[in-house]
Amino acid sequence: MEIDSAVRQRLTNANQIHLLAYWSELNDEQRQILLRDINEVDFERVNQAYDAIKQELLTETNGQTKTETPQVIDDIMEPIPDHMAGSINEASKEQLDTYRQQGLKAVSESNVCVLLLAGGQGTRLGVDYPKGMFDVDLPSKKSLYQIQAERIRRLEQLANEQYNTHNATITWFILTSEHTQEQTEKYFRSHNCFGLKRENIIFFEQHTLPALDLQGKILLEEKYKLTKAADGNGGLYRALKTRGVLDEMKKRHIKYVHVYGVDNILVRLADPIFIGFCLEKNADCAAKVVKKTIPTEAVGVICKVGERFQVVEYSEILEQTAHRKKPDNSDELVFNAGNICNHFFTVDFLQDVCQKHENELRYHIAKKKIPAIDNNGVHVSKPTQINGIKLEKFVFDVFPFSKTFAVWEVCREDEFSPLKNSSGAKDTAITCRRDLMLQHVRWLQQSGAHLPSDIEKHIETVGKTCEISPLVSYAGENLEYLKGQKLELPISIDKKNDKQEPDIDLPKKITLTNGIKPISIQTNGIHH
Ligand code: UD2
Repeated sequence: MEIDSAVRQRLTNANQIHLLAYWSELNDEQRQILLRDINEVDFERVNQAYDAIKQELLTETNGQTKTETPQVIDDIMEPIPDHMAGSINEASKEQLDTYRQQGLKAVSESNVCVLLLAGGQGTRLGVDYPKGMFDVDLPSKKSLYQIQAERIRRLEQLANEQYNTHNATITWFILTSEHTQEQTEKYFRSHNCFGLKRENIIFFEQHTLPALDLQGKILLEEKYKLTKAADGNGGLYRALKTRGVLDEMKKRHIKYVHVYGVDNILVRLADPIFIGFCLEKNADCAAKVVKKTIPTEAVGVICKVGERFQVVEYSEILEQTAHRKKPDNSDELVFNAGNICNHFFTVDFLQDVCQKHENELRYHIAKKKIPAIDNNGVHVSKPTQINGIKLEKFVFDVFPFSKTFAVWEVCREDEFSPLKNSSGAKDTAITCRRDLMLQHVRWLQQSGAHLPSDIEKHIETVGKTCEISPLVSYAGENLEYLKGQKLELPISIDKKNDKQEPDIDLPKKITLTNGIKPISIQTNGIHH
């Protein structure tokens, strides 16, 4: 098998001819793999990306710090103007009700979809399967995916009930990658899509980019195989365009998209309050945020830079800027809007971004130790030093194109507890489980149930449990029937005998398991 001269020419022009260095050593099958990999690469995109980050990379590699960049950003960073921001803590009950009604109406008309970013490899968590399949050891053993699916089902029910409709549909778009596509689809299939209709779950795969060495040359994983890495969660925009997803959204009359990360166990999918707030603000693009826990917390902050909005990563701002307090003695930080990877977009905005600006989104550099063939032709599976870079786009890098941007602040304890690490004090399976159960305790307290006074301690230190199925309650509603009831841990409130197809007209049984003795409460649909 000989190499086509056109391929050779293409590689020469792209300055990547080294990819054929081992051609003479390869058998026919390996040569086919190599040619297929080469054909899949958009060399122009790769070289343009490298050219754009070359200066930054070389400056850092030469041991210089990025002191100039933060100074420049710090000088022009401003907080989000008040009229574009809202907060669940400051809004009145009436205002929140109005937002909720508006959001539910849009859901009842099937105008809202959710879009899950599930292409990450979960390297920090250290599992070899998609993060959404992770079970944080709740009594129900539900995975993150199942919890999310059930929140969708419950919200569809709430919208149907509120607006007397029957077919409210929240289509679930799931962005996967080469690493997660197969397992994710298989997992959903084997769990019967957790009771959602198969046709309302749409998987689509993001693209990959080869990893590069520090001089911009594509790294070989094997002598016959290119390295490949997902192109970051901002790869969403390229995938939306190339996989026909925007057309599908239009076909389904979807107008609003809620985009979120896979690992937040408290995520409120298609949160009607957030949707309603965005509609009221006429936002084309918006972000949900939480207050930072400490000035230097490792989250990006959403702010205004010049006339545009963007996320400035914690590594990009000076410590004194991160510590700046508001002049009103409130002790509040000026830059306090912590990004939680939870965004709202109109379909029109996404269409505009994908058509006109996708190529303008910059690549961020992740310097890595990448298993690869070294300069001596030896495969190094565990490099001891950084030998290359992966290029990633970020989902929030479209904010600068927004014409009507908005920011909605929520309570961390109610809406943000991500699963990032396998151990440690922060963002682990243990903290996720604890935060979810403490939230369920608060819901029961708010419903008027009588609970032991030291219940939080029992959950945090003694390992007792309290879990409410998302099929019963989306955000604390629907628990009024427990008013006045005396409950002891463990508590497990689930919907039993549930049919796979959501059917709100049939009577459902809600089983409250209080300790060992189950109490069954016959209910009529979701009304109590
Ligand atoms: C993300 C946010 C960060 C903060 C934090 C909160 C970005 C770029 N950063 O940081 O500002 O809000 O979350 O938890 O959004 N993913 C893909 N494809 C990829 C890479 C990632 O779909 O190629 C998904 C991933 O599966 C996850 C989400 O994007 O659902 C966020 O990715 P991450 O967990 O790597 O991001 P992190 O924690 O560095």
